[in-house]
Amino acid sequence: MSIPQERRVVTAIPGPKSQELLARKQAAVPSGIGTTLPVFVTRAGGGVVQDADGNSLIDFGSGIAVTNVGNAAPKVVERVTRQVADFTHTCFMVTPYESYVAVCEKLNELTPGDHDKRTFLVNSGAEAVENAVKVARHATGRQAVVVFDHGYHGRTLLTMTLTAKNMPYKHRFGPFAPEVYRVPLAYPFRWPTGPENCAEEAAAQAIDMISKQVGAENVAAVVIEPIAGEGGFIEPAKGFLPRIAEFCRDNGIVFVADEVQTGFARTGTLFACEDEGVVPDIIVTAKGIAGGLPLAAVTGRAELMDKVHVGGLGGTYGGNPLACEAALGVLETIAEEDLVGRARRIGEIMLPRLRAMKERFGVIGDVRGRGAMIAIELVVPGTKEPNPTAVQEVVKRCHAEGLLVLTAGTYGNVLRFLPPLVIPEHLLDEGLGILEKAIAAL
Ligand code: PLZ
Repeated sequence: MSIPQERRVVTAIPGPKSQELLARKQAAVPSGIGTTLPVFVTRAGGGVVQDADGNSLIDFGSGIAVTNVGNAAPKVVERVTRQVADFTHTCFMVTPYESYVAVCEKLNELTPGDHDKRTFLVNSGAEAVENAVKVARHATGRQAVVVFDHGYHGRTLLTMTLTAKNMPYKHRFGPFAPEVYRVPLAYPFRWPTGPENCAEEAAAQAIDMISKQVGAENVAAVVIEPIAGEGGFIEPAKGFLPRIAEFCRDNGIVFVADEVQTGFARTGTLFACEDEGVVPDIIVTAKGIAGGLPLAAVTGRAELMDKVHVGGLGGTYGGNPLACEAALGVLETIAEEDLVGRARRIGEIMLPRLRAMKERFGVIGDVRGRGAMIAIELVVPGTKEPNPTAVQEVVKRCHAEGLLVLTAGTYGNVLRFLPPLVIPEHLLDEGLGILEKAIAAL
C-alpha cells in the first residue's frame, strides 16, 4: 500500500490549512451541508485518511460505508483509469456498453435467491429506493408503501418521506409524499417487554397495523433495512425479518430490502439479508458497490422488473461507464481478498473489546452489530436514557486524537464504526484504544 498505514497527528485537528479551506467552504457552500470532521482530505487508502496539514487519521467511517475495499483500491483505479481514456459517457439508454450489463449480471448472480432476476443502475441510494417503489407500484397496481420506525432511505421527496427521523432530515421540508405508512421495528435494546419478546411482538404489531390501518391488499411494498443504519445500527431481533417477509409473500406485497448501507461484505455476509436466509423480492444497493464512484442498483424478480413499459425506467447518468468499471473492480477485490471473511474478522476483534468496555463503563448501554458494521449506544449510566452529550464528547476526543468516527441513532446517542474492510489490524487495535481512553475520560 502506497500510503503509510499509520496514525500521525502533527497539528491541531483541524490544522491551519484545513481551517483556511473551511473558511472558504463556509463562504461558498450553504451551512445545510454539514461536516463531521473538518479536515480537508488529500489522499486516502487502506485504513487511513490524510489531510492537507499532513495528519494521517485512522478511518472508522469509510465515507459512510462506501470504501469497503479501501480508498483508491488498485483494481478500481486500474479499471477506471483505462475507462476514462476510452470514453466517459454515452448514456446507456442511447448507446449501451458491456460493463453496465456485466455489473447487472454479477448482481443478479450474487444477491440472495436463485430466481430469475433483472438489475438496472442509477446514481444514488435514494434514487434506487425510489425506483424500487416505482417498480413495486407498477407491478402490483397498488399504492401504499410501508416503512419502519428508525428507518433511513434518503433525502429526496419520496425517500425523505420514507425516512423516520424529523431532525435533520424532514424538518420544514414538507409536505411529504402520500401513501407512506410507518410501523414499529424490533429494536431489542429498547423493546418495552424486553429483547426476548421483541421479534414476535414487534412483528405482530407491525402486521396488525398494516392489516387494520392500510389493508394488506393495498400495499405495494414493504421497505426495510436489514440492519437500520442511520437509525443506530439496530439489528432487528432474530425472527422479525423472516416473519415480515413471510407476511409479504402471503399477501402479494413486494418485500424490498434496502441494503444501501449493509451491502457488499460489510456485515460479514455479502448482503445482510443472508444472515437469516431472507430472500427479498427487490434488493436495493449503493454505497459499497463502486468504491465511491456514484452508482446504485435495483435488483429484483424478473417478473416484477419486466412489467414496467419500455422507457419507464432510467436516467442520464445511471450506470455511468466509470462507475460500472469501478463496481467490477470492487466485486473482484471482494472475492479475491475474501473481504467477507475480513469483515467477520473485524467483528471478532471489535465486539469482545467493546463488550469488555461495556463492563467497565456504565455509559455504554448496548454493543451491537455484525461484521464491520458495529455500534455502541450511550446512555445515562444506570438507565436507558439516551446520552447524546456523551457521544459528542467522545467523538470530539477521538477526532482530536486522529480517529475518525461517526455518530448515528434516532436519539443521536450511537457511535458507529465502519472501518474499510482492508484496514490493517494494528490500526483497528489502535483505534479501539483511542476510543476506550475517550470514554474513560468522560
Ligand atoms: N438507504 C440504508 O444508509 C444513505 C446518508 C448520509 P444516498 N446513508 C447515508 C446523509 O446524511 O445524507 C442511505 C442509507 C440507506 C438509502 C440511503 C441513501 O443513499 O446514496 O445517500 O442517496
